[in-house]
Amino acid sequence: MNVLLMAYGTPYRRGEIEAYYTDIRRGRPPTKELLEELEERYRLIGRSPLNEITYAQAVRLEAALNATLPLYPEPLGASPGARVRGPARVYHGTKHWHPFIKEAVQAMAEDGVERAVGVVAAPHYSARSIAEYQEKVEQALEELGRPFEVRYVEHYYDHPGYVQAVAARVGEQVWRLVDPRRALFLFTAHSIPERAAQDGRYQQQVRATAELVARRLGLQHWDTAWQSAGRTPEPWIGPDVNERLEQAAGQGYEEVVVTAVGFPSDHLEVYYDLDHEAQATAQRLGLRLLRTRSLNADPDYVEVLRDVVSRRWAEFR
Ligand code: FEC
Repeated sequence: MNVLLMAYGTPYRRGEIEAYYTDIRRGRPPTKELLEELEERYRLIGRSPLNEITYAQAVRLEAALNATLPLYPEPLGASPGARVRGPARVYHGTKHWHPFIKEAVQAMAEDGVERAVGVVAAPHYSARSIAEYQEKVEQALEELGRPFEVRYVEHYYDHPGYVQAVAARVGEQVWRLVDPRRALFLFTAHSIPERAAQDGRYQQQVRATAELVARRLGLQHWDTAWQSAGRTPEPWIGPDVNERLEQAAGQGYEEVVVTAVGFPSDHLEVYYDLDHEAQATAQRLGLRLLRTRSLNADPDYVEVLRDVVSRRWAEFR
């Protein structure tokens, strides 16, 4: 079994931010102002742990797959060395930094991979996320003369294990609330430009995750909101989480639990947009804001990845 686990990617060092931002902007370098603003966001959070978390997810997913494969495809021969690798191989590639998706596809081709499952560390499908990851894989395969076939996991927003993993972490915040029945639970995901969201699929999927979690926990007041809209002039889907906090204060809420249901991992958009910016908004409004911890490379999230990948792999037969 071969898997390509994909995530957004982040610069390893400060000096890489400009090239990373240029890649996000499809080769157009950012203006000095935009670059300085992004550098300031990274400075405020220290650094984004996204690459390390993605690496840990890949390593643990490979271990989980090898530990649970029902049957080895063929008897294992004598191991050529002390290092153990099972028949399941997980490669990882990121959208905007090293190892780029293209580099991962190249490594897979060099290893003689014939078939693989592609999965993204993002549970909801959108034209600006999952679709773009798939395009990058297909483009890399095309450039190499189609050395292998990839089938994709398109979403897992309603996977019972995903819903349970998120609900368990929201539950931890419920214990910290003075009055859970009067608190507002906000479920956020990355905003995308309106013109990429016209079919409503992305919004419906995010809403569905929120509803499933809310139902499981019996939450009385909950809603969805959008975060991290890009610095571009076009309209992005809303309401933005900060606007929704303003509204919540006006509605008389005193406590809000924010859960970034669109992001399994911690990174800039969690540490800056929620822990810094939204927290500042909440404090200004006199709201108590609690942020649900992320899934990262925890066993329950790795188990969701293992399950969705195994099911997709089974469809090759
Ligand atoms: O920790 C880190 O350093 C990386 C955090 C990070 C994640 C992430 C996830 C998503 N994005 C999505 C859409 C867009 C669109 C644009 C865009 C721009 C940026 C910029 C930074 C950035 N994104 Fe991102 N995103 C992260 C970081 N993103 C930095 C550039 C500065 C800015 O605009 O804020 C607009 C550019 C364009 O037109 O392409 C659109 C979506 C996700 C969630 C799914 C996923 O993880 O892939 C959707 C993490």
